[in-house]
Amino acid sequence: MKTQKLFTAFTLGLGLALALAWLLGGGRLPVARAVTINNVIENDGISAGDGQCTLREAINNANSDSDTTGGDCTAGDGDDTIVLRAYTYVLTMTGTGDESNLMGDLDITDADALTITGAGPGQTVIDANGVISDRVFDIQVSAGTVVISGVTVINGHVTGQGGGIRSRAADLTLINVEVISNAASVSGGGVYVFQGSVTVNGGQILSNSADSMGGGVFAQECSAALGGTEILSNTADNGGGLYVLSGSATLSGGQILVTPPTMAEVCVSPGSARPATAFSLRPAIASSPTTRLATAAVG
Ligand SMILES: [Ca+2]
Ligand SMILES: [Ca+2]
Ligand SMILES: [Ca+2]
Repeated sequence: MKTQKLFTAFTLGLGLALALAWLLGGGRLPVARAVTINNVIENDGISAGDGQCTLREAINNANSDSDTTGGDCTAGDGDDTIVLRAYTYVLTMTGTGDESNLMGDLDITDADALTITGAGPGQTVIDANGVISDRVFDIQVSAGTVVISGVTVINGHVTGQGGGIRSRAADLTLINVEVISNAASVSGGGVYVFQGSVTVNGGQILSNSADSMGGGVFAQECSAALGGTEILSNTADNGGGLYVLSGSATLSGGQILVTPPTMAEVCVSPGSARPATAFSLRPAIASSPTTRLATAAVG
């Protein structure tokens, strides 16, 4: 009987504590926060209250978990998804070095998960057009998880790193994405990843260039996983297809080929990198301080 009384008292106490927490929390039960932003028009720009939701405005709402657009776009809230139609979204807000998504590339700072999904590569195209002298996507240190799927990322051009996409300390996933004809003056012509992680499933990384390292993909101090991805005709002084610097990469399916064929397709730099064992390349690359592979089919 004594045990039962104690149990009853404990249960009542717990119930009162939960009720108090509920009241202190404004009377709202916690719910998973997730929003989908649709009806994104193809034009670039920021103009609150004009009745049009641009991709840049949609990202601002996702980043801020609020409405910055006077109702043009659905307000962001937690894990946001931006759905893009079969348009060519041309970036036209000129200006470089901005990290607040006001101009130039599209800055993603969303600390939650942000998914940007299109109708398919070649259908939904996000085009830096060479005009803005900047990349397409710039995923900032503050960002959490970013998933980009079913789009083409094209014509980014940057003085620095990451011609098409730059990601720093975030977890980036590309699913069925084409990264085409982007250029960086340093490293990561198509995709540049520093810390965090990058996962690439399917898609193509095609005809990108970097003056120094990683024409297609450059990955530093991070884990990279590429599955079924075609990395073709990218150019760089070192690692035309892929350059891994002090990190690890796993490759499965797909292929890496460069033009001209004399260029090293995959470079793995020394440091904490795990050159040979991290790859499933055919033929297997040798373990050496700097590994260069002339021709590789990844299987
Ligand atoms: Ca607007
Ligand atoms: Ca958000
Ligand atoms: Ca930027």
